[in-house]
Amino acid sequence: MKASALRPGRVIPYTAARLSCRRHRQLWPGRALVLLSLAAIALSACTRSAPRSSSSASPSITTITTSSGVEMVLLPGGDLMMVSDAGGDESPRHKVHIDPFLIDKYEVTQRQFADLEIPDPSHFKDPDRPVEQIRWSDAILYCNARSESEGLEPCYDEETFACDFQASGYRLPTEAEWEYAARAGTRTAYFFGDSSDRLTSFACFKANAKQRTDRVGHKRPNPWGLCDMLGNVSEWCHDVYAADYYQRSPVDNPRGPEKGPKRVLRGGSWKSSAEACRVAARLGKVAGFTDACFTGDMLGCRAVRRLTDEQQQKIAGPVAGSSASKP
Ligand SMILES: [Ca+2]
Repeated sequence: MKASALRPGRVIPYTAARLSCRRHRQLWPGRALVLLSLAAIALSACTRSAPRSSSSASPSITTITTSSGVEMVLLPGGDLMMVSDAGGDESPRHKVHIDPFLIDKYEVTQRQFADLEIPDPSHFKDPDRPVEQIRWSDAILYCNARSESEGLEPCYDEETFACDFQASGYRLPTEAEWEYAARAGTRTAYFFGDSSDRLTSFACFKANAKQRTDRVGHKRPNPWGLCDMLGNVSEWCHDVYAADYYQRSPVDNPRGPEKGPKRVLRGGSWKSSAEACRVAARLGKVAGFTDACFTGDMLGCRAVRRLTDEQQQKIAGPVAGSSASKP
């Protein structure tokens, strides 16, 4: 099926969606060869601005570098008071529990796509800028490719888009994991307070963006050492979007509704107002299972991974500033 045969906004049958994913795989013919060599690559875009394998802002937070050279922050998990009392799709404020996980320190960069020989759809070309103009389906294919490059089990079934949360590989963060990471133990509108006065130090957003994305890590990190959680590119989460989900979501590791045409985006982007960059701000956008263009130059992602048994055993205690508990 040609992309031109699809109207923007048209939902095509599931079979066509599967074909779309297969076509993506065919577009990466050199991937298998690259995967064999990537384990030896010890270079990433992120290492310029932060030391490798080091402790970050909090002594309880550990940063690791994966075998493909990507820095990730180990979050021990814990309890989180999620979203806000602002009404609409952010309410009610509620408590959730998050298991330990690893999350990318930076948004996925164009260099990371190039390392895996994935076609880079980004508008603002630069290896050190975040990849953008990606659909949710592109993001999960990237996660699977990255998993395979490190010999891990891919989380996503590329036929059904179902996620195996017990697999050892990479996936998108759940909405709750994303907010847990972004809040870094805080309960305010931004992780630095309720006023947006300091947002320009931490985020590339509408007021300071110069009409394009920033290189990742250009702004200050949040208290747990994570960069660009607010602004730059809005980040795809795993969850199906539903405005009323928090009326009925479970306490333990919520993973979103079972079905729905939209997936969650979090954090706001270089095009967003300060209000839209609040930690609690939610956005739902059509996932893009079709060849029609559902994306934009403000949509990107970062990946997460479950901990190995060895990493779980090494977690010594709660995260500073949070009500985290041991796994
Ligand atoms: Ca972001």
